[in-house]
Amino acid sequence: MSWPSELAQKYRQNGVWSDETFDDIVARKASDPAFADKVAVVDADRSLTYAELDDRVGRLAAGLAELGIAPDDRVLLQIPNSVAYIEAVFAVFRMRALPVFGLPAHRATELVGVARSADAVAIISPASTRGFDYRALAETVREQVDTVRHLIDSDDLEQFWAEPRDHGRADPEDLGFLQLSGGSTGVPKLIPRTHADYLYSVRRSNEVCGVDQDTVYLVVLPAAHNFPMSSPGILGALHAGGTVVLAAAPLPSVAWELVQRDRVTMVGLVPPLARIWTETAEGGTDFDLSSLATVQVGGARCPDELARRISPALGVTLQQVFGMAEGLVCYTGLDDPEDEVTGTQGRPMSEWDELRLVDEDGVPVTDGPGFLETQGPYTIRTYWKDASPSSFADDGWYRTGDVVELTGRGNLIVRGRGTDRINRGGEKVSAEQVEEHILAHPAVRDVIVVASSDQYLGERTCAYVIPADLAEPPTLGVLRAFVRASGLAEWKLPDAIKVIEAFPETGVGKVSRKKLRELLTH
Ligand code: J2J
Repeated sequence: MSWPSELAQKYRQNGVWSDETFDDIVARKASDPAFADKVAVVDADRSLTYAELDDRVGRLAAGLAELGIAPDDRVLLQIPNSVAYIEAVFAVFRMRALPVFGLPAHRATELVGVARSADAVAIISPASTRGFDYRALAETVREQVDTVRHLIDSDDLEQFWAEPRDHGRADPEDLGFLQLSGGSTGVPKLIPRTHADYLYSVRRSNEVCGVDQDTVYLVVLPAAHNFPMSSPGILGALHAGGTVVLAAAPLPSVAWELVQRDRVTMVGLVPPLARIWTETAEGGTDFDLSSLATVQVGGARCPDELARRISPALGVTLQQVFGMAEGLVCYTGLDDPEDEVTGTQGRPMSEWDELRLVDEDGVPVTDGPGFLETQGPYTIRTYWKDASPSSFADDGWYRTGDVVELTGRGNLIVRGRGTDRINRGGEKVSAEQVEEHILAHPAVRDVIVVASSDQYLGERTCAYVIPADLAEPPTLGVLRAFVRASGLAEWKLPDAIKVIEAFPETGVGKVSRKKLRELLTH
């Protein structure tokens, strides 16, 4: 489950792992006169100082405990970007239960799967409908997952408040939360992270990214994603005593209003958003973006051409980020030479990160490219309750599945992936899961989903369909509506379909995804 004792000992002795807990982040700032009255979190409608946030967290934590939620219980969150999200996360931390980070875009398939694997006891999500009925979805999950007892309305957290009390202190080396993987299997695997391992990555990220109390970090990606959460993201900004601004939508029309209003200094974007921001700025804007100092781009490969345009267009320093919720995060440095910033995905943030490149059989290769494997003080060694730990080498190193090359200075260039996971502009799609859902349609005899390249998203999905009746193949519209209705997140609906009579095969008679991908480029 955890790190071998010699490694753990080394991390402890060298102060890599400390005795800090997630709850300390807010609690310590709230009790420090230099920070108590400073604004900690802001959204379009309201803001809270550290002292106010701490007070509200204390009341909600007590209320959750009063409901019967106990330390180590799992609490599933599905909350749009807002101050309420931060309150809920820290309240769960305070009463020592474990947040499970669902995304607002998740639908019944994902949420039921996650609630079941986590044995979640409660769901915190909005009861009011804002474009989508989150409460109805939570009800569905409760009906299908026995352990779920409480549905908590994130729009009205006050109704759950109780008198603050002492919940005791978590052991920093115990689990703090469960993050979701963008894995290649159907239901996302759960990633168990400890206070000590994750907070090391947050503190180290702050050093590398120059985050301090003057940082105003804007969250435009879904806040529960690992990138805006910790690289350095929300936790980094709060840890440093800075301010977190949460945007309800990532587009310039919404987000730039907040940049201007709150004098935002830093933001994390995925490449398609970075392109929209860049193109909009190149076209000219009346918004005052002069406070913005750093734009991070990560989650998917940023094309070099786009990378070169970001700094001049937005008047910022670009930082590329190659990270994963399982651990390892790489950054380009803020003072790195231009070609390194625009042409690489950075280098490991920690001297304690260990990397190796291997071939398809796991044999080390000296010259890349190769499959990246890694171990380190903030990289997990197993998934939560993992029955088939194929993502880990025999010695516990994490197999990222990414094909990378190393430059002379130790920077990584991401060349692709080996598995069937499609990276749709930073949102990960499991081909297997989408296939399963399409296959349930009566007009489909067989289906294979592959990535096709896309100018904006990097990759998008194409479903090769063998119809039940060749004379009457299903249309894209029909399949998308069908998959949507089956309860899958919108970003996983197929972008294109191709009707085919039979799949090409490999030499050993297996369906060749590679040949199907090649068909798309010819
Ligand atoms: C190419 N591929 C990338 C990049 C991630 C910071 C930033 C991102 C994530 C994240 C994160 C990439 N170029 N710059 O957790 O803390 C692909 C790789 C990787 C996978 C992980 C963070 N940045 N990727 O994206 O868990 O394939 O984390 O293995 O969602 O995204 O996805 P995820």
